[in-house]
Amino acid sequence: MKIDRVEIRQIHLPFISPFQTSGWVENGNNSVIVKVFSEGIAGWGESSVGRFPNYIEETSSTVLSLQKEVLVSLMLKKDITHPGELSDIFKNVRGNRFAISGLESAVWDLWCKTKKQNLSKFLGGKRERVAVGVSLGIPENKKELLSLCEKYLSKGYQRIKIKIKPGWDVEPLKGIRKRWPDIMLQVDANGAYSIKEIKILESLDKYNLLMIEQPFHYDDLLYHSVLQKGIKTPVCLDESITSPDKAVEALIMDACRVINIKPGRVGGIVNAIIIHHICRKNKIPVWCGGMMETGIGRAVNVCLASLPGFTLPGDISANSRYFKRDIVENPFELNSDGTLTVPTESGHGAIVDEKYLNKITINKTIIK
Ligand code: OSB
Ligand code: MG
Repeated sequence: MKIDRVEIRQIHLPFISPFQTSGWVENGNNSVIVKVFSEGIAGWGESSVGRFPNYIEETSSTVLSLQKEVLVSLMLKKDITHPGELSDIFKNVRGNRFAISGLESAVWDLWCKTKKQNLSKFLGGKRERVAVGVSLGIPENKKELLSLCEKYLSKGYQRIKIKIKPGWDVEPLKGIRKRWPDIMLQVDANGAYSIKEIKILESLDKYNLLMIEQPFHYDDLLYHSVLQKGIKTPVCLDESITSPDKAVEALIMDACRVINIKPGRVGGIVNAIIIHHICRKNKIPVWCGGMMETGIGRAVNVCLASLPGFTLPGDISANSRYFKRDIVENPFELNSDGTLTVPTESGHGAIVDEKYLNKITINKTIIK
């Protein structure tokens, strides 16, 4: 297969409500969406980064410029017999994993379509439905948080994750546990705590949490391992796991007992699967994280989460939890058992509504 044309665009798709984390607020999805062509067939991918480097270093503009100036010319017109070969094509590119991942997933989509194969099936997915939860940003107050929990639990989401930061941790958890002592509940700090605040994190052990996600700095393993050794609750790493090697290091150091896998953060689907395999072999549960993706990235996530090691509910909510109207014609809906149905179409399954996509496009470049 030869890629003969690539379309790259930046979009802005507003969220239904702003998403507040420990460190920033996001008003919409600012992804870079790519469409790759080979002999008239097209594949779609998404690099779901923000406009500001608040989650990791990459932003929509770094993704855009790297894809345009470097990555596309490396892969254009090359004979690609399998998407796994992209890791060799991009072997001299340091970092920029979200930029690589958007292109890689588009090539996977295209390649599966040319083979009339479904992505989940091809990757070894074993589930028809994947368990999902919801990730709640930091609200104005506790009352609002409880009503959000109520809303999403009544829709059937299997677990709640709340964003925490110093000063917004113990109180909201007390409030939730008083009302719902037994729900699956976890927290995510996006690196908001310093090692001096380890006592607060240790005190969260009594709230029967599924996990504490990324309490320390986005690049840290050492402090996470200090924390993990002193508490029962599993520490989960998100930002710190940027590659299969990082996952191995984290497991050796006992820096976490759960891993959040996002294909973008680790440079694509192949690395995501390698990390899944490493964790499965070591009996470390994984789950699929989210970046508030459009229907394109979401379809990839659902396919990935159908692999057997994804034993915990993902941050993959129905498209309607984020957007009034998504850029796909087949948004995921929440099943009554708190799952999303894994696509069975060729490729990752997202059917792009190009008319609406064009409406929310900020700029577009075609490279051939
Ligand atoms: O840390 O998991 C995170 C959203 C954007 C960036 C980072 C994170 C998140 C979320 C929401 O927690 C996940 C989702 O619902 O897509
Ligand atoms: Mg996280």
